[in-house]
Amino acid sequence: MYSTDLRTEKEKKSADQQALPTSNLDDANLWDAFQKRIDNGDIIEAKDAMPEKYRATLLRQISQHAHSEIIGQLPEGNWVTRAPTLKRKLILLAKIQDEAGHGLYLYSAAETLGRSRDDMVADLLSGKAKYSTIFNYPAPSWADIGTIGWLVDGAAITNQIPLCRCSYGPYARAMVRVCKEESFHQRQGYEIVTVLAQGTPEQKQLAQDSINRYWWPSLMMFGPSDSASTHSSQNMKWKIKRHSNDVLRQRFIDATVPQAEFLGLTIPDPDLKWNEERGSYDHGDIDWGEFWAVIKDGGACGKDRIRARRAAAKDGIWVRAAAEAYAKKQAAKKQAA
Ligand code: BYC
Repeated sequence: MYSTDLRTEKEKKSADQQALPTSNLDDANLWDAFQKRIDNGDIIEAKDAMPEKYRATLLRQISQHAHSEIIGQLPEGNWVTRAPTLKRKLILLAKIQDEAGHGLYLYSAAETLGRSRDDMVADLLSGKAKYSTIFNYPAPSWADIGTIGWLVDGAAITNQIPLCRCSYGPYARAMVRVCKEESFHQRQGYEIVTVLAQGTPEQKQLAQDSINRYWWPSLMMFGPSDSASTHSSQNMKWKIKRHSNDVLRQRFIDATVPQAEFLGLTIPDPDLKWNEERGSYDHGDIDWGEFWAVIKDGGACGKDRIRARRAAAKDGIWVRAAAEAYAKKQAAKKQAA
C-alpha cells in the first residue's frame, strides 16, 4: 500500500524541504507570540513558524494515529474470507479499504511536518513507534468484527471529532473525512451486533462474550487517566487536544451504555451505575497495569501484527520499485516533450 506515493525521490526531497517548518520559535518571546495565535483560534499551517516541541508532538501523535489505522486493518483482514455472507464480505472489505485511506491521509499530514513516510514506517516496523493498544487484542469470533465497529470505532469517533478542530490545519482537515467514514464503520458494527443480539441464544452469547473482552480495552483507547497523562496539559494549551482523556472516555461510556441496554447486552462492569447528580455513569476502575503491559510487551498479538506488516513491506518492494521506475519514465518523457 505504500506504493501510492508516485513521486520521484527528487520530488519527495524537494517537497520535504519546502514543508520544513521554521523551528525558530524556541525563544520565550516567540513562544508567547505563537501561543497568542493559538489562543486567537488561528489555524497553524505547514509552512508557518512553530516551536520545535509543537512540531515534534504533532508528528508523534499523527504518526501513531496513522500506524493505528494500518495495524487496525489486520484483525479485520483475518475475517474477510470467513465473513458469513457475500454482502458482509463486501462491507468488511470496504471498511478495511477506508482504514488504508485513513493511514494515507494521516501519513501525508505527518509528512508536512518534515519527516518522510518511509522513516515513519521504518519506526513502526522496527517496533520503535507506538500504535493503539486495542489492536493487540485478538478477534477470534465474527461478533468481534461487530464489536470492533461498534466499540472501537465508536471510541475512535468520540476521540477524533474534537481533532477536526485541532490547531494544526493538515491534521484537522484529514480528520473531517476520517470521522465521516468512522461513523459509517460504527453503524455497521452496531448492526452486526444487533443481528446477533436478536438471533439465537448462541448468537447472543457470542455478542456478549465479545463485549466482555472488548469493553475495557476500548476504554483504554482514550489513553491513561488525566493524572497519568504526560502530554495532555501542553497539548490542550496548544489546542491539539480539545478535551482530556477522562472527559472523552466518560462521553463514550455515557453514549454506549444505553446502546448496550437497548440490545439486552450487559456491560462487564459491576460498578457501572447512573449517577443522577452528575447526569453521567459512574464506572469501575480500569486496569492500568494491563494497559501499560500491552504497550510494553505488545500483549497477545503485538508480535504477529509487526510480523504481518514486515511481510507486507517486503512483499511490496517490487510494487514500489515499479511505481518509482514508472514515475521516472513519465518525468523523463515529459522533460523530453
Ligand atoms: N495505545 O500523555 P498521553 C482506529 C501513550 S485508530 C498506545 O495521554 P496523548 C481504528 C501515548 O502515546 C485509533 N499508546 O498521550 C483503526 C504516550 O506515549 P509516548 C487511534 C497510548 O498523546 C482501524 C503515553 O501513552 N486513534 O480507531 O496526549 C480500524 C501517555 O499518554 C495509548 C488515535 O491515534 C493507546 N491507547 O494522548 C478501526 C487518536 N494511549 O508517545 C479503528 C489520536 C496513550 O509519550 N491520538 N498512549 O511514548 C490521540 O488522541 C492521543 O494521542 C491519545 C493519547 C488520546 C491516544
